Amino acid sequence: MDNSKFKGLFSALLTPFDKSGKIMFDSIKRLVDFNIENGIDGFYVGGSTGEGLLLTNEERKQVFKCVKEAAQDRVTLIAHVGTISTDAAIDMAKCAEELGYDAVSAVAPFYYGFPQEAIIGYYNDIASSTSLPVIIYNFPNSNGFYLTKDIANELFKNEKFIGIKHTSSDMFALQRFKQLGRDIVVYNGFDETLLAGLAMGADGAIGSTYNFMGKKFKKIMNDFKQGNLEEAQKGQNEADEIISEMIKYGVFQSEKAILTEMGIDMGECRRPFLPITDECRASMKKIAEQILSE
Ligand code: MN9
Repeated sequence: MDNSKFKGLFSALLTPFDKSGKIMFDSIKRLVDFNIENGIDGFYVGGSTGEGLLLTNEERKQVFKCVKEAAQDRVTLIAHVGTISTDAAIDMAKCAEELGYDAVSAVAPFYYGFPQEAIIGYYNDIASSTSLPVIIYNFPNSNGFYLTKDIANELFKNEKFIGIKHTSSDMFALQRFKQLGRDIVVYNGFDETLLAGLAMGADGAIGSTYNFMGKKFKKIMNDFKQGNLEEAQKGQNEADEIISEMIKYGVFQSEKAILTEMGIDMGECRRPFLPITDECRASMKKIAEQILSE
């Protein structure tokens, strides 16, 4: 299979909510256009950044539909269908396939501490329910499941699995995944270490800050590819100054404040996330002004 359309920089798309917690579909469409104008290669929809686990399954499907309508066939679309229930994940995967998505992805099922065999079963069940390729979402700090090279080896015997979104700072693991064989697409998951991920062989990245720093990160990737390491480090340092400031106030709240300041109303995060504070807005206003002036 030709995996080239899955390589590159993907925005983990934010989901905007109004004050009463309703999804703001118009803002999603504007955010999709804005990202595409900035050179983003695709979207990862309904994942952690999209507060996918705070959406009902019906809402997640509505967001999939809205993004497809806005993006059409301009970029690659990956639907995050992961949740605790295999049946719910399959239902969302079927929806993504009907809508014309390019792939599905899923975080491992959580909460019950499922044994390894159950998790392998969950992924195989999702893969056999759809004709779409599947990308495993490895996010050990969040859901307690660590994709080891052995489990990955087992799963990747099935050609339907084409990639891993590796949201971990473990660059050794990222490099081991890349050596599994076939042309497995490995995505760097933490934007603040994109350059490290690229150096260890990542084919691309999926991240939340690309929603508003797409241009900057595209340049980092291009500088890296051209062997211009010093310039790539400079770009990563600039991005990390911004990410450090965002971490003080909450990453998603900060991103919504920045994009709202940049002209796309992103509203709030959904409960139980805390509302965006005035301090956060004041600090993110400066960052938005800086980005707009670049
Ligand atoms: O999807 C994002 N992961 C999470 C990727 O939010 C859990 C990252 O893009 C981070 O938000 C980002 C800031 O820490 O690296």
